[in-house]
Amino acid sequence: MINNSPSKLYPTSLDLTNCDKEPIHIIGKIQNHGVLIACRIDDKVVSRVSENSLFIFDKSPEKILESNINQVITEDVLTDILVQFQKKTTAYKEAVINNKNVTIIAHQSNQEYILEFEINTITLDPLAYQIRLSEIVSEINSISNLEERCDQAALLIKEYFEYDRVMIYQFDDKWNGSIIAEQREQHLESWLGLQYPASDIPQQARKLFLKQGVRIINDVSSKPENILSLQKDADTNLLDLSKSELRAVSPIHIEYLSNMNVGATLTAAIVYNDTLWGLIACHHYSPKYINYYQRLSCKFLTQILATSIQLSNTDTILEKVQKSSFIRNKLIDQINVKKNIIEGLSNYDYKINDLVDATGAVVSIDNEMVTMGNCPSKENILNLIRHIRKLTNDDLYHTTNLVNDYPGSAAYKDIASGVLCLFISKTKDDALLWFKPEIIQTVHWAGNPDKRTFVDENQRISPRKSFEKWTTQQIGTSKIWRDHEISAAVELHKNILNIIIEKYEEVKNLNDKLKIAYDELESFSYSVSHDLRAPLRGIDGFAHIIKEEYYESLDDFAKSSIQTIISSVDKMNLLIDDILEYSGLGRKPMQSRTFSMIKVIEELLVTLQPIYPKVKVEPNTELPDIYGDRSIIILLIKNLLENAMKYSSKEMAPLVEIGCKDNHTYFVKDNGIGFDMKHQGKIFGVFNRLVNQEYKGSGIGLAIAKRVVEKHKGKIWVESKIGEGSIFYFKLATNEN
Ligand code: BLA
Repeated sequence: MINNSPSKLYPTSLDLTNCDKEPIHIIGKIQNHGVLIACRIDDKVVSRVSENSLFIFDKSPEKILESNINQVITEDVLTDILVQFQKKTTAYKEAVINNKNVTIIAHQSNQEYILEFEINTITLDPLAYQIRLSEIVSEINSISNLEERCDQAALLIKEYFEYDRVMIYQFDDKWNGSIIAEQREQHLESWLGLQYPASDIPQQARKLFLKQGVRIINDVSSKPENILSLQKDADTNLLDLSKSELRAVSPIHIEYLSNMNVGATLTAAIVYNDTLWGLIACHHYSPKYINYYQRLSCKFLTQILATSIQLSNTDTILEKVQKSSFIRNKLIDQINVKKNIIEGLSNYDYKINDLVDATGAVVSIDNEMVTMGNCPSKENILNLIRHIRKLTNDDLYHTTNLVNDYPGSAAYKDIASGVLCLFISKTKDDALLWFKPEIIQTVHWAGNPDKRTFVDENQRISPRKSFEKWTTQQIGTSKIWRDHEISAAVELHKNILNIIIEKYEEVKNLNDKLKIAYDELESFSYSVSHDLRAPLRGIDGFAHIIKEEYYESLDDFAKSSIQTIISSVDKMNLLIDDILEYSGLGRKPMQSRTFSMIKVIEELLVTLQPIYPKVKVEPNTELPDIYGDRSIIILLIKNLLENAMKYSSKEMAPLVEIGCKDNHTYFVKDNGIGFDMKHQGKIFGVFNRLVNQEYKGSGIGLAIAKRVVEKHKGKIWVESKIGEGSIFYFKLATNEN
């Protein structure tokens, strides 16, 4: 039984909403300028035949079906084809069939061989043909400028294949295409520069086109021929015509071409880096056939053009890559010489905006931002960086249409419609940015791109009818970021991250060394202070013996010297106490708990009050408990309290208040001599005394206080005025709610 039913796999109604899903490779029909016969690979039985077999053969399709293939072609033709298959996937062979010169083009599709038969109309002189072809190749290659090369290619193809209009059509990154070169018959209007929307060639058509390379539509108005089959499952097991020369055309595309009044086409894919760069599109305003060999030459010429486009692009890209790699090395040198990333990138002979084709650039590191060239305000840049952070988790972000991702950038789209951003840190606002300005582009569409379709009288959506020039302006868009620009920025980013890691390691090493030195110094001063005790006790003892036993026999000078020795020993002891206390702080592990501040103060006052009997100490009775290591917090309070009492002791009505305000900020306030706040940086240092000998002290007290606070990860600060007194505040992290 012959199966001629429409395919269940093929959609019966096609419109714009599903046209990129139209399975054009299994259309089940061929164009009528040839005949298709398929035979099973295993037993060579004919499995399918196109309805128009009588166009070439003297047998009806029914007769051909189920016969063996060698009843259609002779044994030696078949053998020749099979031999060719050992080396390549497509075979071709000349044969005389039914008194006609026929070209057979054969390939394999799943379990079948597909043989396509075309009548060879034009007989060419192979030598003249070869010579002209190589002339054309050298003519195309002799021109270095891309535009002129495309013009020349269009001219040569027009001359060679004689279509009414030959266009070189280039795709953009969104698959819209524009005509960049054109040759046409004089009476035709020019379409040069017109742009066509991506939907004119849907993705599956582009994919198939990439596979096939060259395609003719012989007669737009002709009726396609069904492929008949013997198989019961023919309506689901459709022949894959991806590589077929005769494959019928999608009805939508036929409608499109009829709307343009086109009668025949030749289309060739310009392939670059395995993607479709563009097309050579030829139109004829009446039916036109070119034979298989001409199509092969067209394929060959298109490949020559593609290679030459690729070569000229590669040359310029190589030049740019070399230049940016030179600049990158210079930038890194600058960073290394200056030991500063921001300065190295922005302040010397080479700047980061030289690295890529950008009109502005930014380096933002550690809350410092430097802009170069034309940039938005720093505030806008900071907001932009934070917005980009929300858009992506990657280190790299780039766009040519920033307003689209970030409408807030509209105010500065003239400066920054294109942005390339590389984050340097995962958490901070550290980033490198480059900007490209808005380029207002006037696009001449072939027909209104928003009306790609219209609804016809049967309420069916079909391709647009009007191709009248329609001009739009593209706003908010910059020039594209080329691959080599992005790679240059990414490489620089890598270098900078390495520098930062090296710097971090360097600082960490120094820090570790410093810590060791500090620890050593601390235990040194501890043991020295400790060891000084015994000789000091000796000096003190002997000085007292001299004073008590021999005092009367001494002259006045010796008497006062003994007194000086005794009081110096006192001072020395005090100093040793404090040094031991200070260095001891670093050695003891912390043991924290909650305890009463009031009790601590009461305890301290037992010894301090008798020393400064006149000073009135008023602790706030509601002083909250404190959490921390009591054994050292006691040193903190002792030093603050003792200082306050000491420096107010000579006032008329000396008063020391101890209180606490917002969230565990304790303070000790006195009405004593105070100091000039310009010394506040020094006051917590070791041995930094602001006062004269009038007041006793080692100069270590506040350093001890600060150290205790730091051990609790807290903060200590002071407010003071000469003659009015001081307030010391401290707050421990351990007490924060
Ligand atoms: C195919 N559309 C094509 C092809 C071209 C174009 C070159 C490939 C033709 C081929 O394989 O022979 C478009 N041709 C153009 C353009 C110019 C030109 C832009 O000469 C400019 C001068 N087409 C539409 C719409 C749809 C559509 C709206 O306009 C879908 C809804 C579909 N185009 C469509 C399909 C194909 C196609 C399905 C594949 C045709 C096929 O291979 O069977």
